[in-house]
Amino acid sequence: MKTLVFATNNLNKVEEIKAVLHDSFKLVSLEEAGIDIDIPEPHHTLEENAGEKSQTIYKLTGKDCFSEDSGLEVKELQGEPGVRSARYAGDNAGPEENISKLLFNLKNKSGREAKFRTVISLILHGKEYLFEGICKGKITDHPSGKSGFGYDPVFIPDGASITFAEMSMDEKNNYSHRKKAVEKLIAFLNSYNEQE
Ligand code: ITT
Repeated sequence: MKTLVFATNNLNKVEEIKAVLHDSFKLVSLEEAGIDIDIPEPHHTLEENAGEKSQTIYKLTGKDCFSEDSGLEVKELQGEPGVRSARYAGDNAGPEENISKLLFNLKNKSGREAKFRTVISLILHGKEYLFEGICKGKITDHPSGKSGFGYDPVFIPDGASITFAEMSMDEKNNYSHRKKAVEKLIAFLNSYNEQE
């Protein structure tokens, strides 16, 4: 089975992705690979930041690897917090502060439409491939639920009536931007293997 190092320090991402892999490939987290590194995300797009993370780990290990950069894009806020989702309320802000800032900025706005977007950057035999996953939904008036991470307590995906944070991981994965991007990655790896 193919092995890919996953260039992330976010253990929720590792768990969510491992839950949908089945036998498609073996994911080795940075922790499992014994790599302790805080990878910078200096760019203005998810695509560039995802590339930065995967290239950094590829240069360090020489192994096939992937990363993902994700963000919440809110229509009434012109796509904010977007690429700055993790640091919306400041460089050291936690999820509660980011959510408070988001809800404050949405006060008096009429629309609550938003989408999560994930970009995966795969480095295979030294070459980069990108895969995108989108989940549309809306922002609630107040946080609900304790599961998941980040903005999960204030995001209800289209087709559901509860927030991501009120769902089990498997339920979240029925809608998730991350799962959609991973499915594209798996389909690519399958077709790549057939061509080999
Ligand atoms: P790595 O860079 O180490 O992968 P990170 O948490 O810094 O981990 P990102 O730079 O991709 O990840 O930041 C994404 C932020 O967007 C994340 O911290 C959350 O605030 C938010 N986010 C992304 N996906 C999310 C999801 O599925 N549920 C809730 N919030 C999410």
